[in-house]
Amino acid sequence: MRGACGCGGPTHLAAVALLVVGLGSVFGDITDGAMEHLKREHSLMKPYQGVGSQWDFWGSTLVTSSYVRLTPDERSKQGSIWNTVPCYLKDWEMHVQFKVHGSGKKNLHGDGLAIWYTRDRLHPGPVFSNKAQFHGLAVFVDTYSNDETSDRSFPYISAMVNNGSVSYDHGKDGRSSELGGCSAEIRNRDYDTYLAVRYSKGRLTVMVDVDDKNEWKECIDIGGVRLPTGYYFGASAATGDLSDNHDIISMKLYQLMVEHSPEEENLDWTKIEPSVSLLKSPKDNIDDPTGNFRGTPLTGWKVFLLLLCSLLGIVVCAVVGAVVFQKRQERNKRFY
Ligand SMILES: *[C@@H]1O[C@H](CO)[C@@H](O)[C@H](O)[C@H]1NC(C)=O
Ligand SMILES: [Ca+2]
Repeated sequence: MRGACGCGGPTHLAAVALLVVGLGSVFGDITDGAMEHLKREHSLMKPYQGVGSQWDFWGSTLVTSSYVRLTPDERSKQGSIWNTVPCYLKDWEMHVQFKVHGSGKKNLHGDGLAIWYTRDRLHPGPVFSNKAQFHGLAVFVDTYSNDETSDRSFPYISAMVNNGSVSYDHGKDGRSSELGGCSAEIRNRDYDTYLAVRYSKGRLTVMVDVDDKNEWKECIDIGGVRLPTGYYFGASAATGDLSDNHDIISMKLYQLMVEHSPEEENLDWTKIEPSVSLLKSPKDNIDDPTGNFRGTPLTGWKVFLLLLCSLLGIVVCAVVGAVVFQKRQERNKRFY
């Protein structure tokens, strides 16, 4: 007979050990805010002067002093922007500030935009105005549900990694090839929308901030992702029969300072084929805040608080376990 919490001797110890190991792996992923570096050659910021050599603007894209409009709120427009400098960082985090707005009523607007980290740049095609069989990573902000049988709420954010062998299926909103995703009410909001895409040590994380609370909500978090260095960042958008303004306010790329083993360092990272070893994120479609602030990863005191809470949790569990165990012993004594 065991108590409800199952805190028996060896089991309990094992649980504590697991917790400690778990904490260790969490710590390994946390970067120090002070060690983050904005990389200007891969960033696009107001008032966009002098970025002409670092960014190409294609199609319907219009650059003003306060936003880069990929498409206007008009039918059949395609626009994109592409960083001209390949990115050789192994660990990075891209923050995109954007705004999707238009006169269309609910479900009468489209199609959305995409953020890219790909081998090829400036290859127009049917996927939010980029080619369908791309090499690399795409994060889609799909505002229109093409699949009438879909049970999802749109706009829908999803991610896809491709080695050029798979075509994004626009008619099904890319559902068969997605790694994970979430719904987010990003359209016609009073505030700009923020999206963070982090790639570090094979882990892809996508977070979104819709309510201007300076707080990230996790959208996608998946491991086993392999992406090479030397690819290009870009953003693109398209309208069809339905339309929206798709405005990029800024794209800021941060280098994450992460240690790699000497073996890893010696690999030629430009030769990596984009791939994913897990097919589905375990945390698909979740909506809980990570408590991570926009612009800064977990800082020292947050790590400390996290550690403190975990330790408190362990202590409480140990005490409760001990009390339950003792109570049971006493009861057993009374019975014999
Ligand atoms: C590309 O991906 C497909 C499936 O996702 C896989 O079967 C194929 O072997 C991959 N090709 C290369 C060159 O890695
Ligand atoms: Ca769609």
